[in-house]
Amino acid sequence: MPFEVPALPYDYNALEPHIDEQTMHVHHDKHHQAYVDNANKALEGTEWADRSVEAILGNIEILPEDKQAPVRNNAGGHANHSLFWEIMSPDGGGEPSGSLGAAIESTFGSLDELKSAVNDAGVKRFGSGWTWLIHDGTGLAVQSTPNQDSPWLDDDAPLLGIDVWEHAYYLKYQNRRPDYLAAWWNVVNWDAVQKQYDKAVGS
Ligand code: MN3
Repeated sequence: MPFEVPALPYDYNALEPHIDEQTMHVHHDKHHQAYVDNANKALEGTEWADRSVEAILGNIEILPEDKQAPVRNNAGGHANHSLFWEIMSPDGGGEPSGSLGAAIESTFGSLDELKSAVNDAGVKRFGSGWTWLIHDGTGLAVQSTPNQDSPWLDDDAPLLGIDVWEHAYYLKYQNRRPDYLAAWWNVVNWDAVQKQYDKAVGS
């Protein structure tokens, strides 16, 4: 099955005023579609075409050499954006509860500490990339990746990721990436992040 762009689980304007409708249209319909199209083109006719995007990224070193860069960029872009739409919600914000909330508190001290670490990594990412909360197999960590590099490349499970490419925020925030990052937490869908956490810890 070739990859497909998943439908947004809310309307394009649902994340206003934090993320504007025009950005959501261009980002979801154009940018994500291009990653999907290019990933499918790179994998077409190979034995990899039917594998999950996580499995492909986690084993990228055994792909033919000429496929590795396009797959890293485009299957990575597909995985990253599929998660991104999922972990946002018009009913978002607030605080995580349950096992995720407890893990955040024990790892970072507080939710505010986690937000600061994620935002700081996102502000410091030079050029384009992502800032992440991941589970590395032993616990939670914050990291940033360049371009469309996915945490799955290192077998880390992404739980929450914020896109800091300019295409994610420029129409509304222009050069003010820190303002975008600060506003983003108003739309975080903690229930969806909890689901990723549950998968990562195998519960
Ligand atoms: Mn993007």
